[in-house]
Amino acid sequence: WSLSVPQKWKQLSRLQRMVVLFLLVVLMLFGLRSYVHVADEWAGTSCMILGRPEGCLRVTLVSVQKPQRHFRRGPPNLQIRAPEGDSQERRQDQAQKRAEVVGEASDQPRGVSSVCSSSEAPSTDGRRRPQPTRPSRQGHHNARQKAVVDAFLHAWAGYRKFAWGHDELKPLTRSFSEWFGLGLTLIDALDTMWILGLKKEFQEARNWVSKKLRFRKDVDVNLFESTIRILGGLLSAFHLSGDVLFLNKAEDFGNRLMPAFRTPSKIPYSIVNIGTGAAHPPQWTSDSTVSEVTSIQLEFRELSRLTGDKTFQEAAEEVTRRVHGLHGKLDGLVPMFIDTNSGSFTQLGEFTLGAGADSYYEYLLKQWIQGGKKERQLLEDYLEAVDGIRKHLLARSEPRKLTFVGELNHGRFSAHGHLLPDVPSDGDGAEPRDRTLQPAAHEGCEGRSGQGELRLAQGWARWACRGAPPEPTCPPQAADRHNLLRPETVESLFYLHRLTGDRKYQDWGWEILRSFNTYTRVPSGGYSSISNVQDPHHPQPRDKMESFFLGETLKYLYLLFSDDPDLLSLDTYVFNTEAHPLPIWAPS
Ligand code: DMJ
Repeated sequence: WSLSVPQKWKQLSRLQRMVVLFLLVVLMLFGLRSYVHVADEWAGTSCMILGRPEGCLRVTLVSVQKPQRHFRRGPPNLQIRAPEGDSQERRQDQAQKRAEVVGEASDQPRGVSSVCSSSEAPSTDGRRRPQPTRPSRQGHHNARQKAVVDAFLHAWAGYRKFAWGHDELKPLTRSFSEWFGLGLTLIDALDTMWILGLKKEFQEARNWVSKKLRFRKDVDVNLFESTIRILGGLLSAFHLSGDVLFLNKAEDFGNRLMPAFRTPSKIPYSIVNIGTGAAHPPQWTSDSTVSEVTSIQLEFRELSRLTGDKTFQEAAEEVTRRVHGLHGKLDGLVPMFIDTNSGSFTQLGEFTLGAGADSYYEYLLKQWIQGGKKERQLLEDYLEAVDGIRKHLLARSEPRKLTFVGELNHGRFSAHGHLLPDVPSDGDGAEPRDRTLQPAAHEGCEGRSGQGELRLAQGWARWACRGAPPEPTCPPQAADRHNLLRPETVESLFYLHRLTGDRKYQDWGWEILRSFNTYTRVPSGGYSSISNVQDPHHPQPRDKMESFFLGETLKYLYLLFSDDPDLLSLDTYVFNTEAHPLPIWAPS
């Protein structure tokens, strides 16, 4: 035993040496195999990226086991739970523990499953899962997509340096602003990072969600805004990455929003405190906005499907049912406000496609698509509204005959509009006739913004000259000339390109991205809203980067520049109003 290893080796017979060498080689091969397997698992996070479904499947077997365990847990609870007290605390702790155990046990997103596996995602209803999609492989973007990735990384660098974990970046003062204090930009941007293939950034953000994001705090949130950005963002991150941490967070957050629905009319209050469970309307009114209470359904329905807890879906769909039966509509068009006590529309006679009503129409169609095109009532309400839009809200300018959307006020049409290009798209197409609406409205946008020096859409359109044609010859009011880095125009261009294949929409989007880079990019990091889209020398930066710039604008630009309709296919995914893709339950 006092012999050294070389001495021992010399004492062995030739046969013994061969056996030892053979065993060593076998051991090395085993080691190498395990290494490749582990590496695959992370590379696999983007199996869709590789565009090899068979490769995805292999990893999916490994990656979705834990999420599956999560989905079926007992019969649905049909009661809306009390906002505060033991049960909620317990649920939160349980959800947190699950996140710790399941989500944090591994620092790697269990990805590949993700996109690959929204098809594999467990369900409580036995319906078909969406098919895998194939985002571009990192480093294999085309030139325009690469420019989007660069823009995203620049925006992210600013957020990371100056606003990490806070709601919004203030790029000029290199600081941040809070709205809910919940890392809004970070959550809104999660799925964009995934889609763009930014794994390192995604992982870092995921760690923040795991370690820092806590909803047990005394803060008022807006039901609609937090649903579409936080709940939608978390659900989408879950679907893409397969990481159950996001689902647990979504469930915790969804539970904390539920007190908003405890109103006399079942029409939710617009504000809820996620720590205390106190919900209320804004101080000056008992009204909620119609678009807000009717644009939370995609998210609540999906949360129910994933968790098996029907409470979310039932509360949200009750709102849809009540709004469907209300008096005060005009050919399917809805007013902008609804009283949370009586459940009736208020401010009758005012109709717009802008804020206040816009996403009501959007979610009728999108819920119908989400549910596998079975809920006829949703489609019928949508189609009736499209006819109402045609009849009451569309007009043509003079002399160029550009189609534009206006507003109707007690029978009087005016060329006003907020978020004008956000005409609801028909996604994968309800009826061919609906498709004509979007391109027409967009020709108007193009005509208008074509004259604007910056080629960036202004926030509002209220033309200053009375009786004059609402064309660029008629300058917009000064207060309307801002641009908040909003997504509506590029979102519509994305749908138009998917529907028509016409590359001119990509070219328009490219001009918009170049304008963002020229006029809103802040050298030290981030992009800023501006106050004047008309003056290229003084765009007047406002020192704010909204979360939707990362959550929506850059995502839609990236998708617009892709020629691959299977990249988040519209047959598989439906985008919520904050651009977070959710799976279609029974894809066509
Ligand atoms: C986003 O939060 C959503 O797109 C919402 O539907 C409307 N407002 C902003 C973008 O402008």
